[in-house]
Amino acid sequence: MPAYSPNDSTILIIDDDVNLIRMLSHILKDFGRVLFAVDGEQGLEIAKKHKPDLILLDVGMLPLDGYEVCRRLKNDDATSKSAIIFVTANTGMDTEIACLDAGAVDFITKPLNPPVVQARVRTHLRLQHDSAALERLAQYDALTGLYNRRYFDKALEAEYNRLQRHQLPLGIALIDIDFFKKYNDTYGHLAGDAALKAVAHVIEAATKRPAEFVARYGGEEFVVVLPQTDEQTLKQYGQMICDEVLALKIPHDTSDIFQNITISVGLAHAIPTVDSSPQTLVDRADQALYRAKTLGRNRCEI
Ligand code: GH3
Ligand code: MG
Ligand code: MG
Ligand code: MG
Repeated sequence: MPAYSPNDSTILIIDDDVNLIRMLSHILKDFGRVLFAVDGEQGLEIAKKHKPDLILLDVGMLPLDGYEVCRRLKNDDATSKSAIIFVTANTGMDTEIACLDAGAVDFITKPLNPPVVQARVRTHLRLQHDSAALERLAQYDALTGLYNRRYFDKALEAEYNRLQRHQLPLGIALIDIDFFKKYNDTYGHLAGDAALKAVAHVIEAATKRPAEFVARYGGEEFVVVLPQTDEQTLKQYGQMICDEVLALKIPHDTSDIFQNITISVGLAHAIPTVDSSPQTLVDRADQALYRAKTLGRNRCEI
């Protein structure tokens, strides 16, 4: 996780008052890059492009007022993560509630008090940094460094829907280490962990195309998502990872097939349709994996 540094943030000021923009830019200059927009539409565009950590948003603007801009920012995946602080001349309770209801994390009142503005901005930048770091951590498996099952479920669903819209094929490879219980029993759990990491690394290194990704599916099982891959390429990929894991030559004296660690791979391939689901594809890969196991292991089946 990168260390928190309070001076490399991106802050966007959206305000129709150029003097206020000037003043805020000066107050916030030590926090990093300060961008600005003089109306809502321009603000939305810049937010989309630069994904600022924090947005200081004027309430009273035309034609889009700050509340509407805030709602649009929150409803767009590209901008929903930016923290929003309203800047308003109104100090009433109704304004306060309306600001928070619209999805802002805080609000500051005019006339601006520079130390208060800096303190609030500093707090929200730190919170923003910490929650982004937590979100990243929550996607990964601690042992192997691969994506975890939770990430896989979400990402597969998204990829499935995307490919269904474009009517493009999707491949899945479900991978299970052979006789891994015996490996642990023979070499100990720590050696088992090291072997899992080595296998994970080989699979990841073999999975090169940009949209492809590998996740740890469960204990000694991995899953690979291969978008826009034809069946022939998918089979070649499955065979290649079997070969590469064997080529690691991790000794496994109690394996029933080789004196090295091997994997079995189950493949499934489909063009997603409206009435199919990602789970169907995973189930088919699981059945193919079962066949690979019963047909002798260290092989890939579809
Ligand atoms: P098969 O060839 O049929 O897959 O046999 P197997 O022994 O690999 O399958 P089984 O499901 O019986 O055993 C899986 C083993 O994987 C049992 C479990 O201890 C081990 N395992 C799962 N997660 C971890 C882990 O994080 N670290 C270690 N060291 N072992 C793990
Ligand atoms: Mg204004
Ligand atoms: Mg297993
Ligand atoms: Mg196994």
